Amino acid sequence: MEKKFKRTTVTSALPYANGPVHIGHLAGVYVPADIYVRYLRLKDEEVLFVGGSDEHGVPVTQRARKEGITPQDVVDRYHNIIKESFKEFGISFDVYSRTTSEEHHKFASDFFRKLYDEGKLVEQSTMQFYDEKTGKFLTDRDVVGECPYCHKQAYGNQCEEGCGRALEPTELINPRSKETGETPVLRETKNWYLPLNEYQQWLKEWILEGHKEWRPNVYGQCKSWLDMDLQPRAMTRDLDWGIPVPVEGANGKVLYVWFDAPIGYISNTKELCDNEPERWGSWEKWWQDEDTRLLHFIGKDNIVFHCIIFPTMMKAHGGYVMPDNVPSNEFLNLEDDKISTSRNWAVWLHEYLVDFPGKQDVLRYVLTANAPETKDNNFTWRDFQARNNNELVAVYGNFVNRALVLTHKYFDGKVPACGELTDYDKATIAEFMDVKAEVEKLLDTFKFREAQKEAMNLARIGNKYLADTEPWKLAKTDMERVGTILNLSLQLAANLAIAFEPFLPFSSEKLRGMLGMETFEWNQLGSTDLLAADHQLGKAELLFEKIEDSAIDAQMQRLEDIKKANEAANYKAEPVKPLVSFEDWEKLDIRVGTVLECERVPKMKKLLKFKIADGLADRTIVSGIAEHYAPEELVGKQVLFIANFAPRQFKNGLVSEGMILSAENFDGSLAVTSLLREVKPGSQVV
Ligand code: B3M
Ligand code: ZN
Repeated sequence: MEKKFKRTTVTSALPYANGPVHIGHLAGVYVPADIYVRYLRLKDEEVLFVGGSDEHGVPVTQRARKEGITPQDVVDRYHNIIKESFKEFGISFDVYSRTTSEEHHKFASDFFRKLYDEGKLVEQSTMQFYDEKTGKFLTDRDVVGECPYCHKQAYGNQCEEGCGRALEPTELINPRSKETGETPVLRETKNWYLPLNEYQQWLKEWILEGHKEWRPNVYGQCKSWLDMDLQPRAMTRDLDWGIPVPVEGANGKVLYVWFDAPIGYISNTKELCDNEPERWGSWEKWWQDEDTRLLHFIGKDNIVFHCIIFPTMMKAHGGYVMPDNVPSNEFLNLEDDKISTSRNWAVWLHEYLVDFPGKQDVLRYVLTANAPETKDNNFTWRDFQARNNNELVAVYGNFVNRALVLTHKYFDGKVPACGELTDYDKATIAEFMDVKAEVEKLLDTFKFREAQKEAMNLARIGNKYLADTEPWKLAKTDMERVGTILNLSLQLAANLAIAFEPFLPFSSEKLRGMLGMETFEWNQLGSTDLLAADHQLGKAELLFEKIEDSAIDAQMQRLEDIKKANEAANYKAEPVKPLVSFEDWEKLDIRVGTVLECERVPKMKKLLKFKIADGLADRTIVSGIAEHYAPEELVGKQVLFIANFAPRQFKNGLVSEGMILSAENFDGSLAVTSLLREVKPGSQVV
């Protein structure tokens, strides 16, 4: 039997404050969490939505090092940018705090200390790489060297560029400190470990027996972990950025970022409850009461931390409720390529807002429509445009607009009375009454994609209803019937405002304004008397607007430029060919020629035909550079060419009496060689 809970605590992964957030974050975690929370609020359920920035960990220190600033500078900057982006996209956190707060440091520290005092942690000494130049221990990713398997450059934890194997830093051939290039030495270090092995049996029962309803991707990952022998995992690290380990003799050590970050959910809750106790009550109510249902919204790379490590921490501590579900998404790709911060392959939220102001809901809609719920999914700008133009504008916006405009036209914007219903009206009502149960069933099981699709069906029903009943044709003859049709259409529009509130909150608010709706609750969904007869509507405005090709082309161009920049950054010159002797070199007769004429060759799209002044008799040279230069660009220019190249005949009979020298760029584009100073045509290159 499913347990009835009194309240729900919803957490969404705390993003690392080492960079801004992008569409992958939004699609994977924040939009689904927000939809769910808004849905519960609309149902008048007791719910708390916790967010915040994860400000410790190696990624932050790496960024700081790269930019020559302090880790605190890094997190101050990105915490604010991230927080602002979430606010702009309507992610309706009840609290959004940060893990560098004093409150959090104290909470996480106390949590650790309790485990330590009760002997729940095991102390273990290991040998770890140490950089004598900086006097610091090196994390796995701070060590680089040669992969022992494929001999490519690899990090201490993984051979990323080569064979992909997971590695130990001590396996690397010729290990070096990434920061200083020094050869590190091995030193003994003591850390505290969470003995996951002691909790394995409990985890198996709790998850594998007790939570078969979890999404297959989540359950599957847990199962593969739990089918292996779990090992104790270090909860402290030799680092100087983080929460100091609250134990004597632990100088230079901090709590492992994955120990402190999830505790951030709890300390952020405490911060909120301490600030507004009348509104929220005690933090314990949200974390320790058996009647509280805990949900973690996360991305797939966070599953083990939320399903195995954090629950074990809470279990070891005692008193906490376990997550009831962990709806985790797979990844979203961008234009068929993995989203990557380091390659700048992303759509950044703060940039989207500049390019598409006021269109937050469009992105929310598209990301939910393509949500990577069961498998990795792909975001493309063409799909974004199509969904906006063909669904939001043509279906939802169009229906609402017609209902409102017709009411303004025929009834001065007052809701007309509903007269007698035809069978067709009744069938339409029956159809849209079903939507409520359907959307609920889908939302209750975290199927946001399908749920949104179902909500959109309301608008499809509305459009079909107007198209079939054609009230504009009846206006001359039967105003009562027109009134009934519009009454029903407006009720349907009001239903849309409710159904879409979790998904598209900005548009819902706008629509409620146009309809003059004061109250809206989930329970009213399916009702046909949301708007009373004679109720005055507001002004009809467009809910969505068409996105033109030019806006999409600009985004595609931006991605194209990024791709080019990445290729250029990764370019490695070809290895040098075998040596040639001076005599061999002398055999080539390279000369300067002045381009007298240049033209395209009919039917040969790669070829340009040149007439070159070479100081003797002019000659004809054919060169495959038509895709890289327009003929007129080259006329009058001096180029280098091989003058004693054996003549070559092309398919169409043209003969080339030499070869013009070009350089091939990293991307395959060609650049014709020229001189820095003008010389007489025919001069030799020596
Ligand atoms: N900051 C990892 C991530 O952004 C991490 C999540 C913490 S949740 C407690 O993928
Ligand atoms: Zn390798």
